[in-house]
Amino acid sequence: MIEGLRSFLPEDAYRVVELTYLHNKWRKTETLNMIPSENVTSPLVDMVYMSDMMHRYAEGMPFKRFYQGNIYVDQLEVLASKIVADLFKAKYVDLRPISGTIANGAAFHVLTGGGGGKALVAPVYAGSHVSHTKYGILGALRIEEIPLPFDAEEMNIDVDKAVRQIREIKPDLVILGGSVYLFPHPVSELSEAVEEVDGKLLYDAAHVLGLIAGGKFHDPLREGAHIVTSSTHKTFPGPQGGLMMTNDEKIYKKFKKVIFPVFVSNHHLHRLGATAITALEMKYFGKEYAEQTIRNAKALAEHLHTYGFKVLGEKRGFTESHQVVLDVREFGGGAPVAELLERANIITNKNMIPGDTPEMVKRPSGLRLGTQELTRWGMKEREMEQVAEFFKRIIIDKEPPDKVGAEVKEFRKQFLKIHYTFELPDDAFREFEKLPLLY
Ligand code: DSN
Repeated sequence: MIEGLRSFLPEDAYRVVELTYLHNKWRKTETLNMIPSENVTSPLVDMVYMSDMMHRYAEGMPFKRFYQGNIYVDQLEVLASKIVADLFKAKYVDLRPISGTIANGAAFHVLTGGGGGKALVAPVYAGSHVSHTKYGILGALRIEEIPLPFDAEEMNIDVDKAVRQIREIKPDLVILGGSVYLFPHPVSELSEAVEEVDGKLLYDAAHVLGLIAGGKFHDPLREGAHIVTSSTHKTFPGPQGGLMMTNDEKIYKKFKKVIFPVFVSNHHLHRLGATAITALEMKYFGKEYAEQTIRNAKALAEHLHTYGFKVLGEKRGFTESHQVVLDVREFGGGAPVAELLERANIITNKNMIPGDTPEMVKRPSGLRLGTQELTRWGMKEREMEQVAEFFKRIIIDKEPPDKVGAEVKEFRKQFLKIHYTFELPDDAFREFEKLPLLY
């Protein structure tokens, strides 16, 4: 498809196009994408995203910008914020954070009055995000990171111990939500103790925002979170970006003043419409999508368990989210297993699991899987059985990954249409053919 461009371009320009094309073809048509922090946007979201807004500046708030040229951007930002606020029943939304980490940075800044103080956080091996730790923005803001007690069998925060710890330490901030995230963290269970000590509860919804949108997993603002931060591209299948939501006017007013100019100058305007379309996809199709994603994760976990894999969370039925986590120490650990699977066109990622020490970050014991993107491509429980069988043949039976990989490619060819989005006629995108998506 791109060969015709070769004669028009210098060699290195052609190579840039070619690498982009090859990546898109591989990841959008040939692989099983199972990294739980990724997803795929719909053609309509892509169309809105590929906009002139990607070239423009709009620092500040709608209708009070530092730049001219934003008469449509202002309206779009107000509308997009309303669409997202309605979806999550939040009084206040700020879509300007350009990532979940940036949203966290601004929120930590606001909740600690510019840094310092103490935060209780899930331990890293139990899945807290790097931005919640001393290695990330929390540490950069000089906030002390104190690990919450974690029950590895339950794969969750230990509620009784955590309540005692909150009363004793009186943290400024308790951070829930995480990156290894099988079961809902105890938001309502801890909220009373946080209130008692005059602290704030921040819920990082990044991994499960799409499940929350579909009415599954949590409803953090009603369960006691003072502020919700998130990225917008994991189970919520939007463009890469971030957001903040709260029902607390004081927090919102402070956040508005900190996100710009401290954490972003421009906020990457083409995200706004694309995030709003994604929110509308979740409004109309999110319940069905979230339910199927969770059903798929449970089915995948059960089939993998039946094949003899060590699947975490067995005591609680393996998972209530989009994630499945394996202990793959007996196969050499997460890194070699993820590389082997990649050779068979199955994309996963190595991850720390309870029992791993901080030094094991590059050679952890676990493998983290997500079903959200397979679900978007239309897969259901019966396909999870086939996916689990591919894992068994590659990892347990040690069949050549290239051989299984060829079958994975064939299997994937049946799932090339993105589901849980608006049905549009085939020629709906004709006007936009000048913006080819290179696959
Ligand atoms: N949240 C990380 C992950 O789960 O992969 C990415 O920042």
